[in-house]
Amino acid sequence: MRLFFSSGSPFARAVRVALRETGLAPRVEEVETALRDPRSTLLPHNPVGRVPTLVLPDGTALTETALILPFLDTLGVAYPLLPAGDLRARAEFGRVLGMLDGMAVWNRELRRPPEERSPGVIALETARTSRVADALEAEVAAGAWALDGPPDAARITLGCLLGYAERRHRAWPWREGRPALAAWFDRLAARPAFAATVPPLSGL
Ligand SMILES: N[C@@H](CCC(=O)N[C@@H](CS)C(=O)NCC(=O)O)C(=O)O
Repeated sequence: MRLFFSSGSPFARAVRVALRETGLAPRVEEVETALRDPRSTLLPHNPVGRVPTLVLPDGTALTETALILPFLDTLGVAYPLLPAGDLRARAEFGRVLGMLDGMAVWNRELRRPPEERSPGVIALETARTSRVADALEAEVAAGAWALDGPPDAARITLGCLLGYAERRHRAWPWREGRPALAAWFDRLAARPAFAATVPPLSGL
């Protein structure tokens, strides 16, 4: 199997962290690829052109983080990323994915020339992302989102989201007023799977 990724993508990082945490990494070759480039090595496999894309031995190209992580659970992992029948785990995962989508839209706006940015979109996604972060702060402070075992899909993806905010979306001072979430993230980020996949700093 081959996983196409870019080093800055929080979605692709979630899959890379999951491979390391679950012991699947030796079975998957990671291929770094260019995005938004007609010569991208990914396009012959997946015309969508987005990462993560997991190419299976028969050539099937599986894309979308929400499909790839549950698929990993079918490969004989050390522990399940989304335990069967665990609705809470799915609810948490879905919420983090929605938050990450919002932050990605916000970040894309900030990458446009200033005159092309939409203040309305930025305001909407800033509010969405901050609202979910505030809910998470309250939950973590109340003792939820325990980190006593290896991280599941929601924890991995939240860790990658906050890691993205740290390194590639610094326009958002997410730690301010959220000490419990910040401490939670620092603990998760110290795990070897996170330390091995830290995204490069960007100008934002
Ligand atoms: N919904 C997708 C989002 C993946 C995504 O947006 N990936 C970005 C990188 S963070 C990408 O590949 N962008 C390239 C493009 O838009 O052409 C998922 O959950 O995997």
